[in-house]
Amino acid sequence: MNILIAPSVMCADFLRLGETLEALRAAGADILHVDVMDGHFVPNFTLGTDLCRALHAASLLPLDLHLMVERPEDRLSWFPIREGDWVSVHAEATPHLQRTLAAIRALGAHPMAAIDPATPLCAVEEVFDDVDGILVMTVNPGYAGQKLIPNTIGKIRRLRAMLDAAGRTSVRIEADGNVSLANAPLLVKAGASILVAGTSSVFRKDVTVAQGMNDLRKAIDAEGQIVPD
Ligand code: S6P
Ligand code: MG
Repeated sequence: MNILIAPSVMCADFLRLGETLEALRAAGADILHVDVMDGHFVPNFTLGTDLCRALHAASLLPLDLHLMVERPEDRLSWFPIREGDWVSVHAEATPHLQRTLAAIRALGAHPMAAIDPATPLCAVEEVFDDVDGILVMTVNPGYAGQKLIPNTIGKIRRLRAMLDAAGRTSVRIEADGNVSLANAPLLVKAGASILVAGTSSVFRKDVTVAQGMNDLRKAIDAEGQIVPD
């Protein structure tokens, strides 16, 4: 499976957002990861509906909307979700996960279920048929710049095996949190095929985003084209 790189917009320099996003697109970014935090589900506020509208209007890349909000089913209509976008909702945030995923599918977007590091894989097992992807948090959600929780690599490996055993080989696993140049090959080898690129890779202080993209691609390619067996 090809690896999609999803630069995390919350890690960009907001005062130079337009040129940064254009540089990311030119450097081969596949989708734009937009973290939405409501101050309840996670202890932080971030990006919202107006920014999503502006990103769509600029038509740069499909969005990878990561909704870290309580009751996402009540908020979906607030967002300008488009065909081809990826939308993830947390299993911990709704009693109606399947219904919410079906609503995302009905909008023509790719539904994804997201889980925190402490959430067991059985929380998403019953919705394998309803998703195009599962987002595995490799840090606790709420902030950029944290350290990967090592257990999450094995968790991704176990999830890949479960999906494949269920015949859901095309379902992608997204790794989100501290996807560094060192961690990226391990995550890909474990079965991740969407990598959220934040301060650990593409938005490093010492390099341009183009260089960061290049470094990340090289780190993955060093692992070879990963074909899950
Ligand atoms: C965290 C959020 C993530 C971060 C990303 C930052 O709650 O969901 O998407 O933006 O993890 O990347 P890094 O490399 O700083 O951890
Ligand atoms: Mg995220």
